[in-house]
Amino acid sequence: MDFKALSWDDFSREYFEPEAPLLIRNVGTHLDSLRRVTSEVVHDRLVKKGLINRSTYWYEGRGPELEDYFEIPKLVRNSLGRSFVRERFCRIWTSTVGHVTPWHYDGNFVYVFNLQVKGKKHWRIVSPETPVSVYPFRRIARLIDDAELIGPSRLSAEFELNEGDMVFLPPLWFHKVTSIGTENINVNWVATKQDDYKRSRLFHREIELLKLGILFTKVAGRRRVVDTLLGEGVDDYLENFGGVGFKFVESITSEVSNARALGRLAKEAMAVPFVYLDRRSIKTTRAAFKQV
Ligand SMILES: O=C(O)CCC(=O)C(=O)O
Ligand SMILES: [Fe+2]
Repeated sequence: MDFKALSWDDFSREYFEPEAPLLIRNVGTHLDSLRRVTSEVVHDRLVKKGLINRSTYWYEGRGPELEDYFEIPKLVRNSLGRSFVRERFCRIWTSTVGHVTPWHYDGNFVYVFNLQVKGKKHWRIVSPETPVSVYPFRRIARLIDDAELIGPSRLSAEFELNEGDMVFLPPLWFHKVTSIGTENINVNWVATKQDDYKRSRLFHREIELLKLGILFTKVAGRRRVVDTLLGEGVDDYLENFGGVGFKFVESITSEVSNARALGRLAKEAMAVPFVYLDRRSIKTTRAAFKQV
């Protein structure tokens, strides 16, 4: 796909709205600003200048403030313009060779534009329709054989992201990313689609979990429980959900009955003993996430 030939209308109709992933080779228009970025610049200069701060697995900052380093492509800008955008919507990942981000899907229904600034990464992605065993109340998949997930019978893909390439990852797609280059830097721009979500298997799981979050909040009045359980420890998970907050959570879960939410609770809870008896799988997952 030639980046310059890709109009917003085409992208929107064929990828953004239908939530189909797209690999765009050589987003060459802004390589100049990217060439200046090194791990040093990220770890040192950008942090010292107060432009980014360390988050869970990445650095995050306000997109416009970082434009001297990471110019936002027009296509990305157009997408953001039609989405709910959090204040710190720019994420920066640095890693060295061999680093693996294990199978997971991102929270907050975010879609991601992930641009390879330096180095090279190997991506595997799988659609939100694919039956994948996930840790209860989490977005992390249990140890799985990649070959089982990536195959002709699955809606999946495998590719390498070289310098200047960008992937559009729609909401709720599973991904596993392995760093190949000696020095790897990626920039993400993330946002949350406002409506018209594809009603995938994971979409249903997510809205049921969110409804459960609302119920917990109402009944127990303890946001902590919700943050720990559903937000994987992120403070005010529901309050800041999708960069909008409770209003969005309420509207997107409006079709979910209390009974359905409780059904989800039962489903997730019932999986707990099976999943947690599988110590080997947990150990591998923990170790993988520790090094992220
Ligand atoms: O680059 C990585 O290691 C992981 C990227 C990722 O998970 C994301 O962009 O959401
Ligand atoms: Fe991710």
